[in-house]
Amino acid sequence: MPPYDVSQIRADFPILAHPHHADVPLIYLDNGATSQKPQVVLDAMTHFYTHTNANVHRGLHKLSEESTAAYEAVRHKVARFINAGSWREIIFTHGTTESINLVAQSWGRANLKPGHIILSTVMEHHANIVPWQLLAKELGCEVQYVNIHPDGTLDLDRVDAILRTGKVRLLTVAHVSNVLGTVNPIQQLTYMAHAVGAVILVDGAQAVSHQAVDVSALGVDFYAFSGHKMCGPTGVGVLYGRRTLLELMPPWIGGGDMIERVTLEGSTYAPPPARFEAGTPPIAEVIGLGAAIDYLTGIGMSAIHAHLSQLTAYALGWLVDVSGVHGVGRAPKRGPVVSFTMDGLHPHDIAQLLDAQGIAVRAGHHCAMPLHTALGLNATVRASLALYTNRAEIDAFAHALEELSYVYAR
Ligand code: 7TS
Repeated sequence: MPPYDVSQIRADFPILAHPHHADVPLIYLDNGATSQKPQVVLDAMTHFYTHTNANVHRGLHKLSEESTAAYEAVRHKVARFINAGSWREIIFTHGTTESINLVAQSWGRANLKPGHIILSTVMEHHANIVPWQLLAKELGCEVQYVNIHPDGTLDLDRVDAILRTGKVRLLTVAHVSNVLGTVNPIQQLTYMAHAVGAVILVDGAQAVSHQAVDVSALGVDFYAFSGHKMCGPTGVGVLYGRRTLLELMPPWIGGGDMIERVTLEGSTYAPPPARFEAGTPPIAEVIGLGAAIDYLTGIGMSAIHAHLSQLTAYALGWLVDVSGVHGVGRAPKRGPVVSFTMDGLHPHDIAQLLDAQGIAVRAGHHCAMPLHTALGLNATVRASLALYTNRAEIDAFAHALEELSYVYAR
């Protein structure tokens, strides 16, 4: 592997060369919301629309065959990227949110009954809370949430205690928290869930962009993620599902491309993954996701992980030194997310003041209101890093925070 050359990586992302305001360079630290896109991803989509565009799985003409081949090739690529057992276990969706709703509406409706518990955690993104609340209300089952320790790690004893009731059918948990950065022990949680016959769904939205994910080694049943947080386009996501589970799951959205045979009296359905991909899929976006995977694997997920671990530690080191700043989450294993509050300034004001200096961060509840409630906070500021973030950007961010602290937090 060549050494990690962040300046070379930065040159691949056209947006990073554009000023944020008239003469202020962009320091993009909102990668948890969405990452920027390298030129190769933009080119792959333009090339597809310029040379190959046709609908998939339906035409007998050359373009449709090429389009289908390109689309299906990405399915194999995704399977290799997360080490799934088969391409049949890869379903294309529109994003993590849809992937989770697919499991809720298909697996959930078929397997959950009154009295069953869906076990989740307080650190989840709303995308991994609301679908279960909607379903539980309809089916008469219950959602329970495990709390966190003061350092932002999950209370595993509590997970164990609830699993031991024998009522849990599903454990659904984020791989990496989008606010705390906590990396949850997925292998251990999978073992615990399986020991009581429960299924585990992992929300990998904040994990796939910066660490190698191996669904076979993790042993999970479902794994959901979005293309746009891993240098791919918006509008495409993935649900990995264990083949034996997918085969028994009913469709959740009906339409073209997911059937075997349709009569006016009724229909039979295609095997997975087609069963779960009704209608025209996001074809160009899938092609873009394929290019993003090639791009990330070309650099190497372990190299990206090492770069971001170092940089996150560096940013956290700065943060503790800024007076009046209070970091949120101190888990020993964490993703490239740095959240905090500052005395004397509301998070929204901090984000606006940083924006004036070209620094894009997110402020608010980050779609994790229950977590903020558990922390006794209304809002936090979050800086989230990506493979192209460099030390100079962290330094500029830290200096800007020091200035704000000097003026407001005394
Ligand atoms: N799960 C987690 C852990 C997330 O961080 C997000 C998006 C989602 C699910 C939903 O992903 P989507 O692609 O379907 O929207 N998180 C954020 C964020 O932290 N800031 O903006 C979006």
